[in-house]
This record gives sequence, structure tokens and C-alpha cells, in this order.
Amino acid sequence: MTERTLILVKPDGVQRGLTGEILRRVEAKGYRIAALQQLDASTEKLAKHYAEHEGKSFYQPLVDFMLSGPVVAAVLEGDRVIEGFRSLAGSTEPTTAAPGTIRGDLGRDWGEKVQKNLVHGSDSVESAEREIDIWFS
Ligand code: D4T
Repeated sequence: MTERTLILVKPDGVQRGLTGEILRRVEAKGYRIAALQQLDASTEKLAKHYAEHEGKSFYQPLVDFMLSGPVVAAVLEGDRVIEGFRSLAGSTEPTTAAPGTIRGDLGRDWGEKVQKNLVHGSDSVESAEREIDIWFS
């Protein structure tokens, strides 16, 4: 079966009008958008999605940021799409993410407690299935 991943355009990406540019890069790379919706996150969804980060210093700023506006959730399909999307996204910190990546080209630091880094992408097959359930249940 073709691999699937869950991606999010975070509130900074939606608010800055970058949803189209981000999805353009996904499609240009050759991945298929199997599902797509814009929605408001909830504390319940975020508690599940970011369970591994609970207790860390950036957790509450991260949750507040993710509640600050709508997100766009998508399921992408393609061979090695999990790894491929994370490569398109670039590393976590937008200031140092490689040019050519979504975060490197479109993101920057804003001097806040949370990294506003435009996108999320699942990091494993198990995370992808869990996160697709959270955002498309
Ligand atoms: P996601 O999970 O959103 O695709 O991003 P990463 O895989 O690149 O980063 P992560 O899971 O380590 O962190 C999740 C989320 O928390 C924010 N964050 C992270 C932050 O604000 N400060 C930090 O020090 C870290 C590590 C950014 C992404």
C-alpha cells in the first residue's frame, strides 16, 4: 500500500496566505493530496497530537499558537512520502532551515517562545496513522 502522511499548514502559514504555495510544492514534488480540509484545532486534538511534548517549556506556547487561527490538514500519498515531506519542510528552526525548503524559504524567527515554522509533517508510519485519525476522524 502507498505510504501516507499527515501534514498541517499551521496558523502562521494560513494567516500569511501561504497555503497555496505550500500545497504547490507538495504537488510539484509529485505527491497526491488524498484529503484536505481547513479547520480550527481544539485543545483535545492538540493534546493528542503533541502528547510527546507535554511538560516541555514550549508546550503551552505551542498549543496557544495552534489555537490562534485555522489550520489546513492534508493527507498526502506517495512512496516514502513521510521522509519526502519532512525533506520539503526543512529543519525545525526556520532561521537555519536550508534554503529551498518550506521553512527555509518562507519562515523566520519572530522572537517568540514558540517556533512558528509553518508546517507539520508526521515522522513515522505509526505517527502518520495516529495523526490522520486525530485530524480526519
Ligand atoms: P513538527 O512536529 O511540527 O513537524 O515539527 P518538528 O518535527 O520539526 O519539531 P518537533 O516535533 O520537535 O516540535 C513540534 C513543534 O514544537 C515547536 N517547537 C519545537 C518549539 O516551539 N520550540 C522548540 O524548542 C521545539 C523543539 C515547533 C514544532
